[in-house]
Amino acid sequence: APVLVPILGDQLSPGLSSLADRSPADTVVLMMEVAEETGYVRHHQAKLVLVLSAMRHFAAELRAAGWTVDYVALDDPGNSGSFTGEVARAVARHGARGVQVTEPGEWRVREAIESWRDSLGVRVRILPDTRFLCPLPDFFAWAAGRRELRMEYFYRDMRRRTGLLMEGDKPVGGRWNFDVENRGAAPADLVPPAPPAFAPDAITREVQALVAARFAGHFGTAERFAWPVTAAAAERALDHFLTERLPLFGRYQDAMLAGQDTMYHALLAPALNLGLLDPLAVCRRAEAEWRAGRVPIEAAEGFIRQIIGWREYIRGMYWLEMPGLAAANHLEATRPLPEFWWTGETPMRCLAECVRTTRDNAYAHHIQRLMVLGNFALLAGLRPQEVADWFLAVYADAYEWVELPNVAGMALHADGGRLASKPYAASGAYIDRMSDYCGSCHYKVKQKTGPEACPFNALYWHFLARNEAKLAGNARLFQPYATWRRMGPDKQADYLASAEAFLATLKPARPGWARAAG
Ligand code: FAD
Ligand code: DLZ
Ligand code: SF4
Repeated sequence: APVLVPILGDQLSPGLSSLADRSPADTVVLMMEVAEETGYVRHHQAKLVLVLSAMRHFAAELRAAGWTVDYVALDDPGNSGSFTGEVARAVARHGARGVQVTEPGEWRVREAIESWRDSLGVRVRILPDTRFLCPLPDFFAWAAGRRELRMEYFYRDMRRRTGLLMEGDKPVGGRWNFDVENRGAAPADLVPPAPPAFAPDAITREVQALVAARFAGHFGTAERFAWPVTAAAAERALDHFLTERLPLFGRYQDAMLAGQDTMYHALLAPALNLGLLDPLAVCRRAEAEWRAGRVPIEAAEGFIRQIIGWREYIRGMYWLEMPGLAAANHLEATRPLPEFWWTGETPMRCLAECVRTTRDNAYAHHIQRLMVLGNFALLAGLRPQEVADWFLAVYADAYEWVELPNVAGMALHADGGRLASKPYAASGAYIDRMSDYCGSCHYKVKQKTGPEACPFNALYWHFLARNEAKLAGNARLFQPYATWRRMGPDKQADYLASAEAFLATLKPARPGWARAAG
């Protein structure tokens, strides 16, 4: 009797731990397109195309490598609609003597898999996901001994562990972090190189038709689709990034220009998160570019830090903080998500632009997510769970393990500062400095209050004022609170009234955009 190896939609790696000790002779690989996964949020149509097409391509590659793959398609008759239902059916169908699975990325799925131990009647083995560089027990041990869990210290450990950009036990260039060289504004006439577009093949076109027919009401479109869906294509995307965009990655990492949707970012998170690219191999390639003298140290270091630092740290924090993180709301924010987050219809140019690129590309780069969308959600006091549902639905790279700590922890301070030492709150001046959005905005960024003023300006003070009891003790907010107190009651009242007037104009999104109603 064979062993059944279920491979989930974001486990598309030939080196997956669940396959490592198996041989094709007595293994059946099970891949499942199920309504529970396509429907736990109303995913952007391009994200659905990406995941389902990448799954179908990966199944074909496994078969070509000699594996028996039982593939359950979304519209197969008898499809029960859930991982649990499909694994039970497959155990019976193949008379499997056991199930072996690599741990999933999400809490929700972990719970389901744990339940198989009781429900399936065969042995269930759950293996660690070795595609991550920091095993979870190591992360928990790192976290256990500390009062503050700061990414920077975790990152240094990861440099030592991987040997990336190290000379013996010292960081190359004598410093761990070259961020001060990074993060400049971009000249308005800068035209970053266009990323490669991957034309849909027959498999992708079939999935596009399926998604357009079955998920027509979801955000975005299935038609415009250019993401890599195989390891080989993802490798070409990586090559292109390393030669064309990595050299200026650091310098323009925080810059935003209207109409330039990708800037110098890697666009690799969708492929990394599906398993089409190996994070360590990607970092070794970036390091090699620096060693060959083709990119500056601040670019290579900055990029590698995002992957072995932020990405691994975020994943560790997810498993450390769940399940509480999903309900966390330290600042007691309760405002519903505004409708313009879905329609893009707002006179705020920065937000309209970020929603537009999100809808067009199922992508926005980090600073758009953090300092425009996230910052607005923080200042306006949007309910974290509604914001998290939105972020989980709209991005091609969104899985809860990476989305939730970024939204609830980094952007919204809903975790009370476990992940970031201070809220990333900023007024219009920050967005004006880092982008070209404000010049053509309906609002005036330099105006502080009143109907024509940039709403971020008054919202910033409204945020600080209404959260004073919780935030005033934060050493890193000492200056802003000192300024607020010096302002005097009239000016304070002006700011608060301006913010209130703006907030009263926000129309809540109708229910059912991010999650099926009911
Ligand atoms: P680049 O900017 O080129 O960075 C290179 C790589 O570093 C990325 O591909 C990614 O793998 C990694 N990385 C960088 N920052 C982070 C981070 N904060 N957390 C984890 N990995 C990081 N990333 C996701 O993969 N999925 C999400 O659902 C997601 N949601 C986010 C929500 C918010 C509110 C914020 C502030 C950030 C979120 N991020 C998420 C992190 C980051 O914005 C994206 O990884 C990045 O924009 C993806 O684009 P890129 O591949 O061009 O990344
Ligand atoms: C995101 C996603 C979607 C949309 N559909 C499927 C699917 O039909 N079958 C599948 O195996 N995986 C899918 N996924 C990815 C899973 O949601 C992901 O593997 C789990 O959430 C664990 O992270
Ligand atoms: Fe955004 Fe304010 Fe600038 Fe308009 S003026 S683009 S609302 S930051």
